[in-house]
Amino acid sequence: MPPLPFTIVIPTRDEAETIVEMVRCCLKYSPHVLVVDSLSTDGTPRLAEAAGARLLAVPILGKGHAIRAAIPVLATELVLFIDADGSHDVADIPKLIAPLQAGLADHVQASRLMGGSSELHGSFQEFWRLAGSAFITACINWRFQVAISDSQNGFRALRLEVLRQLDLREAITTIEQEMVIKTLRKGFRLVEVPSHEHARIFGSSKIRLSRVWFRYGYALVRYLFG
Ligand SMILES: Nc1nc2c(ncn2[C@@H]2O[C@H](COP(=O)(O)OP(=O)(O)O)[C@@H](O)[C@H]2O)c(=O)[nH]1
Ligand SMILES: [Mg+2]
Repeated sequence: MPPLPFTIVIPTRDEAETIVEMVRCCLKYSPHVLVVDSLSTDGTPRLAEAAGARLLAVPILGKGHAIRAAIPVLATELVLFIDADGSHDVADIPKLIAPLQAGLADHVQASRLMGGSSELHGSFQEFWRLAGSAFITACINWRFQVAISDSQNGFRALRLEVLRQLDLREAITTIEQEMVIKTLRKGFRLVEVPSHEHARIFGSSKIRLSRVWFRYGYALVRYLFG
């Protein structure tokens, strides 16, 4: 059987420093590269298009909104999500796609706990992120009797049919754990592969823990038990 085509989806908000290189690198793996941009003011959309990506402009902030907006415009059997900031290793794309191509998984999560992270430790902000993320992962493992290591990484690949069935609702980065939890709830096969997380190449993370921690807790309980 010929390999299934896949779309590489890159969510962006003000990533002008890295988007051109990201799009170029991604185009080596698939001709379908979709940049989903939320209200960037630094020229990211124009640069993405000039580099060869298809552009979807979303008129509202939030990574969750962006991912949900992409779903109706996707047309390939497989879809892969990767961040624009250089944190995720483009060279690992085939590793994420392989279990889907082989029919061995419905959803492949890249794990930075298995692959190591150059970003997730050091400051108190990172300490709380790592601790919170470990707690959420432990709750998921307990609830579904699985043994995953990372429930928060934005580097993942899924079958489009599965993604569509997840009925995603989250507006912000809580959409990552929503995708993982709903995959398990619906009985789809979740597989992890190790992937190293690099430090963001330019600028700083858009996540402010003090503003979002409550939503992480709420979304965890809601999707684990709701
Ligand atoms: N479309 C869109 N992308 C976003 C938004 N917020 C963050 N992103 C993108 O999501 C990815 C991860 O964001 P980042 O701030 O690096 O979060 P972190 O890696 O978890 O610290 C990057 O590619 C961002 O540009 C948003 O509101 N809309
Ligand atoms: Mg990042």
